[in-house]
Amino acid sequence: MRLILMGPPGAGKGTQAKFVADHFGVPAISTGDIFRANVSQGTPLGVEAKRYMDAGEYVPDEVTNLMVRNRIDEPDAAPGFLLDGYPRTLAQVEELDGMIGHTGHSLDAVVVITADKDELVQRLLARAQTEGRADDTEEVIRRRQEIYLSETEPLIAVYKERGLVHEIDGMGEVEEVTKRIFEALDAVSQS
Ligand code: B4P
Repeated sequence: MRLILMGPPGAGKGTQAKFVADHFGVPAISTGDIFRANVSQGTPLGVEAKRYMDAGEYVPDEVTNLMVRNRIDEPDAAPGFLLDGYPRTLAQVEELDGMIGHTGHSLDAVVVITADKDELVQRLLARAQTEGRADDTEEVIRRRQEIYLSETEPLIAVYKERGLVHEIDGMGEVEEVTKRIFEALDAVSQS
């Protein structure tokens, strides 16, 4: 399975990615997690990414695309993968098309997790208290939401035209949301 997990900040992408990836036996590739790992190790990529992430802005496409290309080329991703938080711009969609097309495969599904806007802010503020992520302040959360609407939401129409989108209600208990995603994707993997 070659899958994409999309949704606004706080919808539950990272939370659900692990369960979905385990279920289908593929690696979960989270661009946010890779950036954060680089930030904490103080690598040049981390220093570059931190400037954008702390402000709630997207890291430039060239940097993000190269990082994903390198990760997808690793052997564990040959049978499939789940992309969590990538692509987020139209330029990243094009780049990903090239990466997958090059291997002779195609995408199987795009899961879009939806949730109420105020609930999203509450979840991220709650996470701020437990994890202390620099980009989980109310001001930065609002900026991340704006950027999601202007840069990433338009991607849903692109993938809808390709018949790949499964919109999943992200409200409710984590386990309920996981069950909804499994139901949608099990139907895809059996077709
Ligand atoms: P991400 O790490 O992807 O950040 P995110 O959108 O907040 O999602 P995350 O996966 O962490 O949170 P989740 O919704 O699971 O990206 C961070 C930054 O990296 C971006 O702002 C950008 O700067 C940069 N970046 C990443 N990818 C990029 C790209 N492709 N291009 C350019 N820049 C990029 O969960 C949020 C909280 O909700 C958690 O605390 C969780 O416990 C809780 N939660 C989840 N599901 C719940 C439920 N059902 N009920 C209650 N709480 C729930």
